[in-house]
Amino acid sequence: MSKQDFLEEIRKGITRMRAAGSAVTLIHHNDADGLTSASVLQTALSRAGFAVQRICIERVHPPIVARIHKEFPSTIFYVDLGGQAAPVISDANNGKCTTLILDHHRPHKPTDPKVLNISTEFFGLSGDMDISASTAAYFFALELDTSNRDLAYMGVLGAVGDEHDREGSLIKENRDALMDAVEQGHVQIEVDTEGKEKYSLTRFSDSIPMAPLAISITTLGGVGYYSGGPDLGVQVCLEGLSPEAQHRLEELRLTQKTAYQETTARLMSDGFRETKHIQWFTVGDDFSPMGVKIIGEYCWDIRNEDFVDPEKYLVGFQNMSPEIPNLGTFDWSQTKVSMRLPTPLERKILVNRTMPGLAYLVPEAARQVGGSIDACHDYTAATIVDIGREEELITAMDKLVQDDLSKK
Ligand SMILES: [Mn+2]
Repeated sequence: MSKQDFLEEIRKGITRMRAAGSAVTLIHHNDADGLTSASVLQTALSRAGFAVQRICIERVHPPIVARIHKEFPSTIFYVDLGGQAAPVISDANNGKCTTLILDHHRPHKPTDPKVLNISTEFFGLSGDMDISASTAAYFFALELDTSNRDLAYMGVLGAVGDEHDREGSLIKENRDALMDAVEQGHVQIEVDTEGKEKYSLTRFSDSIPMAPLAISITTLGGVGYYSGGPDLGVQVCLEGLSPEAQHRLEELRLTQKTAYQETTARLMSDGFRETKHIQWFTVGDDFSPMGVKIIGEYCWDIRNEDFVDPEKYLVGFQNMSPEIPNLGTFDWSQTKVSMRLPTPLERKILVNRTMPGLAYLVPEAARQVGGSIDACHDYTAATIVDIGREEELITAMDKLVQDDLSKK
């Protein structure tokens, strides 16, 4: 299994797309990697004569997937998400549309032959460090037409967004995209005093450091999810940082800061709700109109603050809007759950192994209260449950912790 096999699978996907007609519905994630991936594919597919409609989603949620496959009689193309949910996507598709998944997360096999899961991990390309979804999208674009080489800089930008340069430089497939972008004068590499590479985007008028630019694009997609942020994020990827985008970013950062301050003030005065092992809270609709990714970011932000118990799991709930941009209204009444760990507890889980990790606790507890199961790591996890079942989920998790401890 190698890059050559991966490219072979991409060519198979392109053949299937061309046979299925010119309409493509492009479903993508709302962080920098997802937005750059979508920008690369939208450009390359349009150049190849496809009519592309983009839909940005925060997570693969079964009712959302069901609606997409019911309402769009086109090729459906998932990028930077969907690899793990290939069975859910297969169920929703049920033989209907040509469906492609281009992803770099840990994948599952599809069960519908019309669904092609081109996940990098099937070909030995590590989605953790070696290849971002944006670099995978860039390779896809090159297979469509080698003249898409001018899109290489967006491959790099998405890889930086997913922090694939965290060890000091981009490697493997991401580096291929980097070198293509550098050769065209679109990206510059500098080495700092610690020997770490820093990348700047020189594709547009000013030279822009890529790491903060990627964070800004993620802010547009996440904080601005319900207010046109993803469209503006794509525009920034394709045209650079306009004064309009900078102004919008300032507004979004202020919205986020104000919501954080109000929630922190409330938690400091009223405290968390607590069980033996868990501290939890809900922001209800207070984070609206920010995307539900923000509850996770907030939990991460406060996890080591003085008002947080360093020995307890930290759990936050944010109600989901019934409205998904470009998909309409859903009749759910659900809340997104994000879990993070204060550092002392994290050490007990990851280093000493004396406490159970979230990868075990969350899917099991979610299953018990009818929640949807999603990708969970030991140190960070998320799920969705019905509003009104928050306490049940917490009780189930707390019991799982106690059961685990009594076995040790
Ligand atoms: Mn990604």
